[in-house]
Amino acid sequence: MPMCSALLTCRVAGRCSRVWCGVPPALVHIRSASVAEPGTRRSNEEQLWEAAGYLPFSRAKIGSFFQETPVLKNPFLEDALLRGYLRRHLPQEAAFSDLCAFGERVANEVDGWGRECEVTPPRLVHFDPWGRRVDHIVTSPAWKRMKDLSAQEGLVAIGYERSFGEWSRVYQMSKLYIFSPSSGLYTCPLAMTDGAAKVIQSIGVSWPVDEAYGRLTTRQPERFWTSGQWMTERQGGSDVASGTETVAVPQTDGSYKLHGFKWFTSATDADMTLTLARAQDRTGATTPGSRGLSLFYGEVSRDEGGRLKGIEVQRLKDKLGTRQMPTAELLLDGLPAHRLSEEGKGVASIANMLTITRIHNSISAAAAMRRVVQLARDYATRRTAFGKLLKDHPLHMQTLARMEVETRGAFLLVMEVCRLLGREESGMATQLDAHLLRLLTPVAKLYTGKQAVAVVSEGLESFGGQGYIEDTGLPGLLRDAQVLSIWEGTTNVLSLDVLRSVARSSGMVLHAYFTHAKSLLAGASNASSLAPAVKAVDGALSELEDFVQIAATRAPGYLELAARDLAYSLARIYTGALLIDHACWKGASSSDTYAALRWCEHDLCPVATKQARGCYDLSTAPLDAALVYDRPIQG
Ligand code: MFK
Repeated sequence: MPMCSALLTCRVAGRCSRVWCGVPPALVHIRSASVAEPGTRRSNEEQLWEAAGYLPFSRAKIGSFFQETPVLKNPFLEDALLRGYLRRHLPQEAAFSDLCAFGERVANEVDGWGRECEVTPPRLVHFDPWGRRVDHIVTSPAWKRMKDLSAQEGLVAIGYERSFGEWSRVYQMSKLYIFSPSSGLYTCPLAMTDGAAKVIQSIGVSWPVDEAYGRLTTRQPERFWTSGQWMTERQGGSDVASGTETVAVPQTDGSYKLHGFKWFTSATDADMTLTLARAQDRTGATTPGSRGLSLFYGEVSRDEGGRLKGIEVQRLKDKLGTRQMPTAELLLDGLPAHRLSEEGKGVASIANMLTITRIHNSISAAAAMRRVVQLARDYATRRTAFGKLLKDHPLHMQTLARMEVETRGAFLLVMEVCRLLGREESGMATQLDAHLLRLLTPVAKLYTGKQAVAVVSEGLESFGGQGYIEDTGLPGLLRDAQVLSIWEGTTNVLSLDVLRSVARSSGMVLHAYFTHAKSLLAGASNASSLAPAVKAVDGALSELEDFVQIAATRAPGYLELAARDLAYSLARIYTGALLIDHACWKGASSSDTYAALRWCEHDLCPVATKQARGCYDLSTAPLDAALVYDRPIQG
């Protein structure tokens, strides 16, 4: 018997031996006995195996084959497009070496913390052992390490230090792009922290928010604060103007106390928050609608008894994804606060925060796509099926190539928004840049949010059944992607924001769009390899211009029905132009050209296609409703 065990242990090399040694002796005994049972004939094959000292499955519970796991390599070094984009626009050694070192840290250290955040979700402790209300949100050690890391790596600070001038935001967002899928969703508090810093900077860094601004943008972990963005109440998160019930009661010293119920507050372990409320007048009355909303700043602190000042945490949300992060329902019961905006200018004042968080959201979307592609392509070099590695199956490669094209498109679209933000913040933006930034922020957010779900879902499939298994860590990618089209405005709300930006600028955002997209194409006029792509984008731009002309003459309901397809068209055409432009750069590769050509096989202007089919005629609205509520015929 000991000899059999020894043979088996010999047979499996190195790392598998622990598994085999674990086979209980009793089982081995039973198997040996049955092999030797009198009257049982052994096949020649069995005898051969036994002579060789190895009979498959004879003394093992689980066999000897183990699929190799996909390996996360340095996400910066692995990303040809990111590196090419930075070589083109920010060829600074300091940025490269920082991103390379950070990528190494993400792969070897941080990714493990991210997993720890997922398997150790936050929990809420309402009471201390003696019954006092404490409302402690207990987070994992890994979640806390993410906070320190974020400060040290300057993940918010870089945007405000501006060491790389107009490219500082591109640099910051490149870092976040590498970090996001390994961050255990710490990118969420960072998005809101960045947004809060931006709001404070835009209204002026002075009392009572000067200290907060310093803490939000510091690199010192012990000083670093994160911010919440409490906008969503029980009546919903989209129609903020009519859904906000929270009132701000003025105090004699000029401050306020907030009373209300915030229904969906992300990363609730924040140190401070920006939030909307209705200031009461002397009679206690408030103004309804958007005109009654003001922006407030509040700190999350505790009294001597350890109780939160003016806040009760009702419960943590039980969510489909983003489980790593505490999301809570908060009762504001006299939260001390300061009004930051003019009365009634709350929505316009928090809009800067929305711009920043929407950009972060888009970065996370592109990053999720990139991560699943990186893992899938690594896996394809390890997994054999039907006699060859997955990478040698053309159909599998076609699928991954399509994912890659989507990822590249998303990356360039988001980085374009970051580029524009950087120009605005460094005082270099032209009027055209400012219009483009306003238009492309919701376009990029809504489009990449949807793309991420589709690409990550496809990516999971490329691991077969393993993509569906929780402890591979892969399903979490899909669950976390699903929130990207909901947070910070749903697809339809953002499509309407696109219309708002067109209306408020009297069409100037579209003028900027057409002007810039055409200038990108003009740069490619001599690149014959790109000619089909240029022709496709050029044609789509003309279709879009025609659509805009026609829509302008129709009733407002027409444009509303077309809003989502219009936003998609804006995204696809502009992304096509960006891919073409990037493929024309002198350092571009043949893959850059190929990606541009493949992208342009999309229906680049779905709004024109659907317009031609009468999809936005007002007669379709009641038909849509009748279809949705179709009832079986009685009888
Ligand atoms: C991984 C990273 C992810 C980050 C995640 C963070 C955690 C998630 C936390 C949340 O999800 S917080 C909730 C986020 N909520 C939303 O995004 C709200 C979605 N709803 C909208 O965006 C509505 O369109 C909106 C609330 C803005 C509608 O409000 P109103 O009051 O009906 O808008 P109105 O009257 O058109 O505009 C009011 C003012 O705001 C106008 O300025 P003026 O008063 O000066 O004229 C608008 O121009 C301005 N405004 C509105 N949207 C703007 C904007 N300005 C710039 N950009 C915008 N997008």
